[in-house]
Amino acid sequence: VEIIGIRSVLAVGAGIALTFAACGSDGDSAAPAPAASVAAGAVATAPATISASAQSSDGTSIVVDRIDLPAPGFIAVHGDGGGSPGAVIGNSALLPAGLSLDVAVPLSQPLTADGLVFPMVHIDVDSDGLYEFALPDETTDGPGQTVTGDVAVVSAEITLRSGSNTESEPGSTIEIRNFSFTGDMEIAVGTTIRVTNFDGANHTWTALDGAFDSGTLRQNDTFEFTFTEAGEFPFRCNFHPSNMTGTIVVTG
Ligand SMILES: [Cu+2]
Repeated sequence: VEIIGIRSVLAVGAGIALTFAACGSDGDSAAPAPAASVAAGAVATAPATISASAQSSDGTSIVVDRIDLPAPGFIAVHGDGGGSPGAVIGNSALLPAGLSLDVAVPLSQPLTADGLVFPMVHIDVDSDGLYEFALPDETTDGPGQTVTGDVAVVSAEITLRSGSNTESEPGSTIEIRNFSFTGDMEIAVGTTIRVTNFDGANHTWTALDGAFDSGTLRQNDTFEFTFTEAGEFPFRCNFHPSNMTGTIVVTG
């Protein structure tokens, strides 16, 4: 674990250097190619493209609109290191070669304020299916490059959705997946429940007695409600009331 931590730090430094080299090459045709190209063996690290739009988020994930890979790889999301890629704050699952659209990338370090993130192409150079950072003289994984040899990285402006508070005390969570809630639960008065819709379809989390109502939850939307009274709270999805139901029992 310690070794991985050190490697991550070194790789972040390398990422920044590569970005600077790429920028410098704009006005200097003699600039050396990014160092990452030495990591390219049988597995191509170019040409790769990636794009991500300005978007709203609850802070726990972002969406990359489009990524086109020359070989299987990942999206590494870097935080804002003063206008350039900083530390890695999350990565996608392994993506296939070719085009992937609307890829949700979970953030292991959730965002707590509006700001920039830097999704970067990360090629699985050693083809082991694992997301890894490498020392400069090793071949494991490495950044993807564009057709012109620049590191394939973009910036995206993230706006935290109002109501999201990633610093709140962890309470209980309900996930909506495949047109169902993750189940009934029993909680104590004062517990905050956070509901997240992971489906592409819209849903709601609505108490039959009107105690709470999320309104329409689009994909990756969240809604929080704090239970301040004991009781039994049957709920449903207003769009799918016949098969999306549940009950929360709140004990004093
Ligand atoms: Cu529904």
